[in-house]
Amino acid sequence: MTELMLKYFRDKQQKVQAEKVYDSQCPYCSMQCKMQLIEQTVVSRKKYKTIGKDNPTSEGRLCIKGMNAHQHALHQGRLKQPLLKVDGEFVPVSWDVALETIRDNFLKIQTHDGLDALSVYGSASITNEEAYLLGKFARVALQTKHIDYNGRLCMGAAATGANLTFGMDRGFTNTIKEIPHTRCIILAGTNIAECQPTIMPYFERAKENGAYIIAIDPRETATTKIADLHIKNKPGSDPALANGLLKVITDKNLLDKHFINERTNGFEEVQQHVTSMNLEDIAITTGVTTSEIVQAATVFGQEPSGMIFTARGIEQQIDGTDTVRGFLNLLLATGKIGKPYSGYGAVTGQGNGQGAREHGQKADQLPGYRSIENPEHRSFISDVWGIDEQDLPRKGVSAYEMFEKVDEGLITGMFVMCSNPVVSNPNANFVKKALKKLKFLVAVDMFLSETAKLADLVLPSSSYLEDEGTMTNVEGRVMLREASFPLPGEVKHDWQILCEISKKLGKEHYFPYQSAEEIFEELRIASRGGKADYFGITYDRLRKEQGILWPCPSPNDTGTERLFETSFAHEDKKAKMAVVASQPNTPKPTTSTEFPLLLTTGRVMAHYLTGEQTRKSPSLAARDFEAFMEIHPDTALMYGLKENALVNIESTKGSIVVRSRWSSTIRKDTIFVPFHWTETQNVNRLVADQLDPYCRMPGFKVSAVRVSAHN
Ligand SMILES: Nc1nc2c(c(=O)[nH]1)N[C@H]1C(S)=C(S)[C@@H](COP(=O)(O)OP(=O)(O)OC[C@H]3O[C@@H](n4cnc5c(=O)[nH]c(N)nc54)[C@H](O)[C@@H]3O)O[C@H]1N2
Ligand SMILES: Nc1nc2c(c(=O)[nH]1)N[C@H]1C(S)=C(S)[C@@H](COP(=O)(O)OP(=O)(O)OC[C@H]3O[C@@H](n4cnc5c(=O)[nH]c(N)nc54)[C@H](O)[C@@H]3O)O[C@H]1N2
Ligand code: SF4
Ligand SMILES: [Mo]
Repeated sequence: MTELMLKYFRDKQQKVQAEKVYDSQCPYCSMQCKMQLIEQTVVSRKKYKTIGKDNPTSEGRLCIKGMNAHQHALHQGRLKQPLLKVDGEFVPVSWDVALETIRDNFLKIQTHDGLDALSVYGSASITNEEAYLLGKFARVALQTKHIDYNGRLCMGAAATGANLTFGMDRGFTNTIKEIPHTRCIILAGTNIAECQPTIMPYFERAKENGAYIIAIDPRETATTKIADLHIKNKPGSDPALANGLLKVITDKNLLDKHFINERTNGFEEVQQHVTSMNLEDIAITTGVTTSEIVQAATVFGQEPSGMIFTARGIEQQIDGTDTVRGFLNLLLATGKIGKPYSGYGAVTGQGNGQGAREHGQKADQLPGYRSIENPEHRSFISDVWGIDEQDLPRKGVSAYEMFEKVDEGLITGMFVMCSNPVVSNPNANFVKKALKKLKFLVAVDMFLSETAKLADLVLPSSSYLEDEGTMTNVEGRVMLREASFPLPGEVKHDWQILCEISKKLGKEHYFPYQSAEEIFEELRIASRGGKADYFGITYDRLRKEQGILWPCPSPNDTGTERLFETSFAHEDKKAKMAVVASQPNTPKPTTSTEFPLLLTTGRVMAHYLTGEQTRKSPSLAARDFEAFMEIHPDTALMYGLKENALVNIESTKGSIVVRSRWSSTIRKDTIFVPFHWTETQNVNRLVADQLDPYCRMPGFKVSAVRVSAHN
């Protein structure tokens, strides 16, 4: 360092009058990178920066979203008081008025329209404690069966697929530290480089160690660039591709017969199904060459170890469950699961995408991954909650189906916590219209999102910097997010809001908590003996051990690193292979003369989900400030579309206007639009409303559309 530089830093240091450090964890993706917010006071002005902190999963790394996360949490647009809509305008009100308004409206709705007329829409971005409490709030405080959450649109297919095949769903069957040692990796519909950036070094190390990487994606991304083979298939053709891969493995006798016999059921039917297929037909359906399919299958079959990672590209389909099962068949047929360096990874999406799907905010679930229709599970949880089993509601409907019930007039009130469903649900024009029909809508958010704007009452909630609790990361590792930053204005934590509403409804004895840890203590008991058993986990242990992988059934258990080493979680201890149709019964959207292009949707590095948080962050907004359409130049020219010009995209469901961005690496029959923007840039106005029959996942990844220049 030169003298001049030293002087500069010395002067700067002297100007910092005080420095405070707040421990935290990133509010965005499932990596849940540990971080610290540094607050410096310089000449009575506060300055902030975020730095990474070491831990077993993210190893101290942060991506650009994490580094800039504090920008939205400290944004002036944060809601600081409850807002009540009076004559179409929001006016600030006290918490007391807000809570009384809720009580009066909830009671009116349930008296006139029935208990189930009230609904709850939750989120996988809240803590385990809050997800658990939201489920209890719906069932005990409101006594409604109508609760579901945004994870339905996210991890639904992966979770259902894994439950059906393995009997249990923990996203990663192995720890992240095994990835560098595996020999072959299939990345099916996952863009980890942009969506879980700090995981990349594990895959880069695998590549350095000689692993062969196969990526399956209709477009080139930062992820497909690390692949040895990029299979650029047609959107929605993945079940056919999985069948094709298994056919080659079977025809070339690359099967692990011993594993198939000892550990699985259903192989014969699957074998018959795939061997009767014609590889040329599969190549036509998938839009790739037979040699690519043969190459991928041969390497995966021959290597001694292998891992398959799937994400929303193959899962957000109306046959997403089957597609996941098609890829799991490959692991089972080659014996690549339950062993070192071999296994499955459903790359979880939201920060608590894993934990929030285990503790009972899904329509059919109770805490600990229990089922709301199972008599033993019902009575166990009723005992924990101190209610009569008869009073525990039964299962309700999925996230999108709740809006159909709103439209039909069967649901007349809704409580939305930490989600922006008018932007994130398919058929967004319909969802928005349905929400306007509600007699009473409450939104709990940090900002006035597009959904919150429609609400009758908006409650201000705390951010990741302020709200302590546990999150279960991509590996299934339960982590304690410390939080000590002061609450702005009259903001309350989500769990406090639930307790206070319950109190107003006269149910306070079921919700007596004074801290997140007290809720966790009850969650431990409620999850005890369930598949997602957290009983052995405590805040103290999480602090000392830097996270624990579930199941962890007792305080002296160290947690479970690798699943299925000796048995699967079905009663007969075997995995169930599944015959997977290359096309679902209800066909996926396909091109026609009227709608000649396939649209797929997804993410970019700098923005997160509906963009409500990342669009508030100047550093992130600057990277991408508007929605765009990725299109091949040849296709663009065919429809007279210039680069960088505004274009209309239309489907049977609606139309949007976005900017065209030419890319010579996307398939010519496919366009891609990210979903981080709202209103006329909201791509979900184009997505149709068919759902997967098993998990009720919408088909976000295939729509049929037409494009034209916007004049
Ligand atoms: N930067 C950023 N990171 C995020 C998020 C975010 O919004 N922004 N969101 C978080 C959440 S909640 C989630 S769920 C995850 C999502 O993580 P991903 O699932 O990895 O993200 P997507 O971009 O939705 O889709 C992944 C890839 O699937 C491809 N794809 C599209 N259609 C198909 C198809 O039919 N078949 C195949 N094989 N591939 C297809 C897309 O081109 C895309 O590159 O990311 C998490 N991390
Ligand atoms: N076309 C298309 N649509 C998709 C997808 C796709 O790939 N394509 N992906 C789907 C997926 S995977 C997902 S996960 C969903 C996500 O869909 P959403 O849940 O609608 O997305 P978010 O933007 O996370 O909405 C969270 C809202 O809660 C607020 N918020 C953030 N933190 C907190 C908190 O701690 N408490 C409270 N009370 N509020 C908070 C934010 O300001 C924001 O308004 O979108 C789905 N929709
Ligand atoms: S967005 Fe994900 S990868 Fe990036 S810092 Fe946050 S948790 Fe880590
Ligand atoms: Mo997600």
